[in-house]
Amino acid sequence: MGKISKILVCGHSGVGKTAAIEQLIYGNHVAGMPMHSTIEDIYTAMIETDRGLKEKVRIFDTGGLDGVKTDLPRHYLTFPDGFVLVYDVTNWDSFQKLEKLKKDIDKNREKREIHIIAIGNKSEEQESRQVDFNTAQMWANREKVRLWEASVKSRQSLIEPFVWLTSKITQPQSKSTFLPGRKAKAGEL
Ligand SMILES: Nc1nc2c(ncn2[C@@H]2O[C@H](COP(=O)(O)OP(=O)(O)O)[C@@H](O)[C@H]2O)c(=O)[nH]1
Ligand SMILES: [Mg+2]
Repeated sequence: MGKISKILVCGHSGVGKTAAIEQLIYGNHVAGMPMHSTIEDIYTAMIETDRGLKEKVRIFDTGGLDGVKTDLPRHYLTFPDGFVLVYDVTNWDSFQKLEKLKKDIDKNREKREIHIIAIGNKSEEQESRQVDFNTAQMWANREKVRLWEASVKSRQSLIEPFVWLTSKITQPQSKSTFLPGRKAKAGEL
């Protein structure tokens, strides 16, 4: 196990960020439960990556962005190794918000290696859907962001994106970068 991976979860308020994290870690969230609005909470989880290693992950839950508060505070953009951009498939505005978030993350990434995924939550709410999957997927392809639709009603649908992201963050760097150059032997022609 290497260092602790830091993952920031962000998006419009009410999209289900806290519900999704709690369902992922504890499996105890019932969709529709009344929730307090989040200021900031930090969760620690062990996530088994697709290489079969258990990695310690710190998940930062943020206060939702809404009409008044539209930007993430700058310090949130500079420390995470990975970002989870969450929208609600039944709320077009929440999807629109990802565009700006992604731009802000890119602006602040400098040369750090970071990984970004997007989750369209509440995907079981088919009748009230406002964001179709193809529209979201086109945006995700353009931005090179890996996209999943999920629902807190299915814990498995949340596990998959978080395992993928943790696996990416903890993936060993390509070894060849660190190989010493071949030493020229003295006297060799
Ligand atoms: N139907 C449905 N409701 C959800 C889902 N995820 C979250 N919710 C509900 O949406 C409401 C807001 O969730 P919350 O986690 O507080 O949103 P946050 O502001 O993004 O943290 C709560 O009543 C949740 O139970 C989902 O996948 N499906
Ligand atoms: Mg919350």
